[in-house]
Amino acid sequence: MRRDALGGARLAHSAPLPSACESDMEAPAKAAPARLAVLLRHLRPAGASAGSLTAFPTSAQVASVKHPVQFRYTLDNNLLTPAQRHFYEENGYLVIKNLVSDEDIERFRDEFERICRRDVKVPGLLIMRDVSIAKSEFVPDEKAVTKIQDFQDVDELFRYCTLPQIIKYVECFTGPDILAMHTMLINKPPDPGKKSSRHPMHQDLHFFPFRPADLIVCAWTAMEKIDRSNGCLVVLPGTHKGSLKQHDYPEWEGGVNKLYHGVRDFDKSAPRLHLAMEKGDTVFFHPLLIHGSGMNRTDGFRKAISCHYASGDCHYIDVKGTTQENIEREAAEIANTKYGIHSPVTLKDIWAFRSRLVKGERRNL
Ligand SMILES: O=C(O)CCC(=O)C(=O)O
Repeated sequence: MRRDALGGARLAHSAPLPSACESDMEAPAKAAPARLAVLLRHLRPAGASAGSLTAFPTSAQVASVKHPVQFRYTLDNNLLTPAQRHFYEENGYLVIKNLVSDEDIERFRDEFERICRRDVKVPGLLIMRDVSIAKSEFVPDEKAVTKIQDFQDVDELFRYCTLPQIIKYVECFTGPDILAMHTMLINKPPDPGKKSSRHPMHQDLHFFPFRPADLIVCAWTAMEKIDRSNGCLVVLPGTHKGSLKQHDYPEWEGGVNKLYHGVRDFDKSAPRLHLAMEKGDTVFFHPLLIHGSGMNRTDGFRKAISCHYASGDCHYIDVKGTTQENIEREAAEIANTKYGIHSPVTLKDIWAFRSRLVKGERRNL
């Protein structure tokens, strides 16, 4: 064996055998070049250049039967490139740049402001205020509102959930039957100095009484440039491969917003990724992905609009006896105090009420 100038192994069929062979085993040594020539004829097709061996693909590489790659978190569909599909499978999220137009975002912003001013009154809409201002005198404008939830009956906002460019991506995760299960417009206020504008790290599945998790996806669109200064999303890539963890209110000195449960235990040393996004960029993510958002250190209100979608093939589960019992209890309390519903309410009742069909068939949900 000789090495060529690049250091690669190169076997010359005319190469002399080592001298030790010639002296110690004379007959075999003389026969060896002939045997080697036969061997090389088998290895090298006619016409290949003499003097070196070329690497040919192994039978596995040239097999006519292709072994399909196993995808768990994405469905077969021609939209995602193989690289995008692999990225989501590995990381549990995927950012698509510039997916929602400025014009649509301005329309959502205007509608949000109308709701905050009480120009539009929508039964069932949950309007939430930051813990630091919730108990202060109510100011009926957007500065008092951190989030509106359940806008499925506000047609102008629900348009977000049905935008064709969003839905075509959603379909890669849910399949063709799609329900909007949870809608939010988040208006992260400037932090009042108590760090209460943070959103603790959590898994959205904690809030959901439906499964399977792999047929649920969130679309979250930045309504302006969002980076670390105004509290971008923070994700722990790959955590969607884990299981649902226990969630509770974190013990934060400056207070925690209502329903902002956080994962009790997770690997604090796991790499965190801050998702800086431009206006209109949209991230799709799995409901087990551990994520949260940072403090808003600017004077502006950081806005994002989002919808969780589930496949028509999902079904409800009973959360009694599971880690989700605490969220069921709290949701029932809210139904009681906000909407005067006194009979026992399950998470399933609440989600059946707030879900709205976007496309295809509703079936189980
Ligand atoms: O927009 C944010 O700050 C985080 C939203 C979020 O993770 C959620 O509401 O579940």
